[in-house]
Amino acid sequence: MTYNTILAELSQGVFTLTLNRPDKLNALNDAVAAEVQAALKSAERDETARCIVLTGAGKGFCAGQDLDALRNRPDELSFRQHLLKTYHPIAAKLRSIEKPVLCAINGAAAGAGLGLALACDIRYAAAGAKLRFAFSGIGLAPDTGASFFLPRLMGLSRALEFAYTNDPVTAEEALTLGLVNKVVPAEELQAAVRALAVRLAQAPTKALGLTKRAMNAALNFNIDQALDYEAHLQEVAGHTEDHREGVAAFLDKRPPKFKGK
Ligand code: T3D
Repeated sequence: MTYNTILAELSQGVFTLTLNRPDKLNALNDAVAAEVQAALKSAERDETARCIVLTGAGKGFCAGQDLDALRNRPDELSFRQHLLKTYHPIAAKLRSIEKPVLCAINGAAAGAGLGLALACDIRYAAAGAKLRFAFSGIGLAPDTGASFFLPRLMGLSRALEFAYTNDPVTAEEALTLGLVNKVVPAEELQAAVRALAVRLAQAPTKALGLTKRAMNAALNFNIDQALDYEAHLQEVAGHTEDHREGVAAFLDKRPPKFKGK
């Protein structure tokens, strides 16, 4: 499929989706949203895509909603309907795809762009990248999952401070705050994320997917519910080819060859 606002590439089991409006810091509009949704759907369906990487072209990751497009929107357009059609299905899909989803934050991430980054499983950021809440800067409330992810990752009070002040945080501060997993020199970012992605693309994909499903659900469970759900999911994982291969490889003292099923 050809896209106009993103790039999509599959190699070595890694599906890389690059937001591609570099002259706009990859700001989001309806076309980007539609293409990202389509690309994620195809990555989800494609059994050979066993890890997904989200990143941006040029010097920014994603500046959130394109404010030129926002200003030109008709007054009667419903914010709610717009979000439900555009960015919210993307954040939901990033969480529900049962494959590892990595984010390479190559530059500024703000507003809905920050929300998309936070919806990914693991984030590496380029040194020098900055993260900004942005919604309050233009008199908006959080969307694209920002209100869900920020307090869970950095704690309620820090999340509110980040939101109220709208002060950007550097990649290094974001690491301390738990917003990103690693900071790497900008020129090494894509290689570092790629190395992790290729490694995870050779992992037991079904088991990783069930792990993601379990942890997503456990965010809203008590301990009894979590234990019960773990037992249920282990029933599924325990009947996969990769489980049998993992045990056999361990006992044969050889590296496992996981097929992702
Ligand atoms: O229903 C709905 O759609 C509501 C949904 C809302 C979701 C949202 O995402 S709301 C939040 C929207 N985003 C923002 O408000 C972010 C505004 N931008 C910034 O805070 C900063 O630009 C950044 C932190 C992203 C980057 O800072 P910096 O210093 O690296 O770059 P800069 O100099 O501020 O910006 C560079 C250019 O990009 C500049 O244009 P110029 O002067 O070179 O012609 C700037 O205007 C432009 N730009 C940055 N963000 C946006 C943008 N243009 C359009 N839309 C943007 N979001």
